[in-house]
This record gives sequence, C-alpha cells and structure tokens, in this order.
Amino acid sequence: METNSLQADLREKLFKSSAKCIDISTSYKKSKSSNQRKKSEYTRKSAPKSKYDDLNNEEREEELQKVKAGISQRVLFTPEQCRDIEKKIDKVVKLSEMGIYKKHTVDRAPLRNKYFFGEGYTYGSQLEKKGPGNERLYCKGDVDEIPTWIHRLVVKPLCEAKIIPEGFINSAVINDYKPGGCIVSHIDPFHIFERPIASVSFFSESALSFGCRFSFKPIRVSKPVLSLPLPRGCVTLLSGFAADEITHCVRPEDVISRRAVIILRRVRDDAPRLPPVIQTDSPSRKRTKEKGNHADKVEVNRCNYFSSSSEDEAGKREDGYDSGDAMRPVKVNSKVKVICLSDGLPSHNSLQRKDI
Ligand SMILES: O=C(O)CCC(=O)C(=O)O
Repeated sequence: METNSLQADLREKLFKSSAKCIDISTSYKKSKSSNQRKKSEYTRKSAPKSKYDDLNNEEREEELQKVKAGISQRVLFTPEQCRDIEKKIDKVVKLSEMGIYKKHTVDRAPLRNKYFFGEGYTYGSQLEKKGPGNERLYCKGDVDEIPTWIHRLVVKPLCEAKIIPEGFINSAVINDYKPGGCIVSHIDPFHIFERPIASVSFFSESALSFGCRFSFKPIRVSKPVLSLPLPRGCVTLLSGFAADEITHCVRPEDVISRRAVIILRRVRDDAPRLPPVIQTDSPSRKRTKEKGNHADKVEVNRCNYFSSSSEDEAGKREDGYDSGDAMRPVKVNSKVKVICLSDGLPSHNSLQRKDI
C-alpha cells in the first residue's frame, strides 16, 4: 500500500513537472494553433539546453543522419507472441516479489525495475568511483542465468531472422517501466558491451530519444536530436554512431502506460569484473562449521534466493545500504511453502518444480 501511494505521489509530481515540458518533440513540428505555439515556447523555456541546441539546421541534420545510420528496426513479434512474452515478464516480476532471485539480479526504483540475467554490472549510484568507464561486471554467478524462455521466445527468433548471430547474446536485461518511468541519457559502456545492442519492446509503444540532457527537481529533458518510436514487438538494433557517439534515453513523458523492454547484449570477454568478495568467518560461525553443521551450509546457500528483496529497493545503496547485510544468512524454515515455476525459475534453485 505504502509503495503504491509513493508511486502515485511520484507519478503526480512527475506529471505536474512534465506538464511544463509536454512532449518536447512536438516543439519541432509546425504548431497548428497559437495555443500550441505557446505550449512549445514554454516547453523550450523550461527544458534544459543540450549541446545540440546550438547547432544550425544543417549541422543538426548531419547529426541526425549519423544517428539514423546506426539504427535498424523491425517489428518481428506478432501481438500473440508479445502476449506470451509479456506473461513471462509478469512471472519474472512475481518471482522477484517472492525474493527468488539473487540480490544483484533485481534493481528496483519507484517507476522502473530492472532484472539482470546472465551478467550484471555496477552503474549509476552503485559505482564506487563515479563516471563512465568505471562500470564493473559482477562476479560470475552473482546474477541469475538467462531464463530459458528468453532464449526460446526472444533470442531464437532474432537469430533465425539473422538479426543477431547465433551464440552472441550472453546478457539479457528486462526493464519494466511504470507510466512516467524513464532511463536517463547514457551510452552503454563500451568496455563492458559489444555492439550491436538489441532490444525488444513490449506492453505499449514508447520512444527512444537521442542526444538529450536531463535536469532534475523537477525532471525535465532537452529537445532530442531524434525521438525514435518503439512500437510493441519491435526489435531495435544500435551500433556505430547511435551506440557510441551519442547518448540515448527514455523520457518520462514517453512512457504513457506500462512498458517493458528486453535488452539483449554481449558482454566483452575482457570486460573488467569486480573482485570476488572474500567472506571471513566470525568465531561463532567457525565453531559451527567445525561441528560440521550441515544445516548451516544449506542456509548460506539459500540466502541468495531468500534474502529480503526489500534490501535492494531503490536508493538503498545511496541511502546507506550496508553491503554486509548481503551475506547475512536467512533462516529457512523446513516447513517453508515450496513455490516453483517452470521455465523461468532460476535453474540453480534446487527446490521441487511445480507450475503455477
Ligand atoms: O527502454 C529502452 O528501450 C532503453 C533502455 C536502455 O537504454 C537501458 O536500459 O540501457
């Protein structure tokens, strides 16, 4: 309940603030009425300026052509296929709410959640040292494997359509946006990800904006160089200039209703990883181990799956989340209800399988 009202409150604040900067892209279209003209003028005044705003028309057009050259799109998935995949995304959300996933698989924020499979990495506020180039992969096995349904329903059709080569994808991220959710301008780190970057959109249409600057409190976004429509079921490939030389983002005003995207990428073989966390045993834990308490081992193994997911909620790492908590064993009651899902359940989970 509390989370819902927080979300509603945030959405209200967002929309109040973005009411001032209603779809900046409309300011590019010829205004049909003086009302619209006023709205565009106001938008222009309140939105931040990006370096692209200083370009003349010719330079802007040149930039636009370079971006477009690095983008290819195709609506590959039918509404029926989308529905099947969207049901699987809903299952991921359920599993996450049940605390089934590993700690670094899930990154929660009030208006968007991210689920990392195959590989996960530190970014944004999680970075020890801030700034691009400092992102690091988590240790192998720190996030859940790519669910088989992603391979079967999403990756396979992309390979069959020759959009990506077979065996290329080793990382899949699901972003699940609530209305007003966004992703700030960024370039997917080159030292972590190969190109191309593939993504497939679900639930509703949105737009990927290139070359925007964000300002906050209230959130506002500068005029994009390009606002690329992302219809449901559409595959988008970014490479070259579009991936490497200009930032992309999803603006809050472009997420009108729930939207999800599955981002499929290849992590580079030489991408830097965080060093493994060496766990030193406390004297009492050492004594328990020496007694050969098997139950203790089970607890430590399972704490990955049952550690409180609320630990990982938005802002926790910024707001004093203590990483020492990560290894705190969680008591597993032997009478615990066994909840299992087929196809999508983390394969490392040794619990009995049962469909829901
Ligand atoms: O939502 C999208 O389509 C893009 C998301 C994105 O760029 C990211 O998560 O890095």
